[in-house]
Amino acid sequence: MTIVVTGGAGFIGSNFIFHMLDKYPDYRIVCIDKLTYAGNLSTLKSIMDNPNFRFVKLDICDREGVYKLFEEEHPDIVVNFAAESHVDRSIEDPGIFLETNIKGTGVLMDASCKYNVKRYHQVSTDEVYGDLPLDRPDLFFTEETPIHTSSPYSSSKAGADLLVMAYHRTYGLPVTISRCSNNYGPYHFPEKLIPLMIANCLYDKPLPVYGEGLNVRDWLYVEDHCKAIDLIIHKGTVGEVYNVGGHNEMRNIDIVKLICKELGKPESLITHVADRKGHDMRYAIDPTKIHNELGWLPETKFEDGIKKTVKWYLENREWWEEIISGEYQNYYKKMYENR
Ligand code: NAD
Ligand code: TDX
Repeated sequence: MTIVVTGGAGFIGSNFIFHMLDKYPDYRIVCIDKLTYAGNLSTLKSIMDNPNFRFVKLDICDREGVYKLFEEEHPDIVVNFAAESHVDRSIEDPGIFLETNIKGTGVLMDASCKYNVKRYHQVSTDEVYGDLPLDRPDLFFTEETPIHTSSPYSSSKAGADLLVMAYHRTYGLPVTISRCSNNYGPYHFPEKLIPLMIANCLYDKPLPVYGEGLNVRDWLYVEDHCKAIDLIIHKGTVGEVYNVGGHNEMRNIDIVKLICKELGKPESLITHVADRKGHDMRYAIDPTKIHNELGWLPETKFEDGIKKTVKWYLENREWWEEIISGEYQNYYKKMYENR
């Protein structure tokens, strides 16, 4: 079994590769990654010598390069994590989101058709459903919830999802899609809420909460997401969408206060800054379908997962300190200085 994993030098992709190499010692995993600002080869250093693993620096938009790789590897399965993934960056500069998230997905699916891939899996997001109001806690996203996007990021992911379904219907490509809620855990890039707050706490820097911090996200430990994708690619029904989420809704402000508590830092570090444009209010996944059909349930409780995550950032300072000492400084200044 050969699986091409795109975006495997990023947060979820790398965790997925570790999970798969560990669980399936006879599988070959080929990671293709462009190594954008969000991709880190140091994340994969522990598996670089694993004979079942191959890393190729490649842009998923590079049609010739992707075809050549598929010609060499003849993958059975393709799992597409590669994406521009940060909502705030998409608001500043949407172009690259359309390129990678939509066009890149098209290139991968063309190659998958040409080389008779048995399963093309698209890693999507709950953000394609838009948001839910705070005063309707009875509402959740199901697979039938209409696509209704807010940001250039979520629109590009929704565009890709529609293209994936079109390739299934038009060309018979055997596809599946997973739409997951917010992940957290090791190797999460420090531009995102949880690792950003951990890093800032450790440097006693202000903790920039957008608006009142009342927005709600449904947090899932990354390993649980990886297990869900593993189940879907092996047992999921072709042509189907699966929502993945942990029934773990938290307000941003409560997450930030919890991180302060875990690290013994004062809540006075919290600074309310200008809100994100078009900021989605609440995400909440109904995971009934993946539970009933594939037996998936989240295994890590948030109180344990957040402790493990904080510990990981404390024990792996060199990983994130190297990232935030480089180009990230300019990004941080631009995004936060006059907010
Ligand atoms: P990430 O930003 O940490 O990693 C993305 C990876 O893709 C990086 O290694 C980057 O180098 C690579 N990449 C970017 N453009 C590429 C291109 N053109 N060609 C090849 N590689 C390219 O992202 P993540 O948080 O790990 O998210 C992975 C996937 O999961 C994305 O598709 C995202 O939309 C989806 N998702 C993320 C979350 C979350 O909470 N992080 C939740 C639901 C869905
Ligand atoms: O500095 C911050 N302050 C703040 O209040 C940052 C970076 C974020 N926030 C807020 C915005 C959101 O309400 O925290 C919440 C989480 O923000 P992000 O970590 O940027 O995640 P989100 O926008 O919810 O998107 C994430 O989940 C869905 C991933 O980045 C997406 O790739 C995924 O599809």
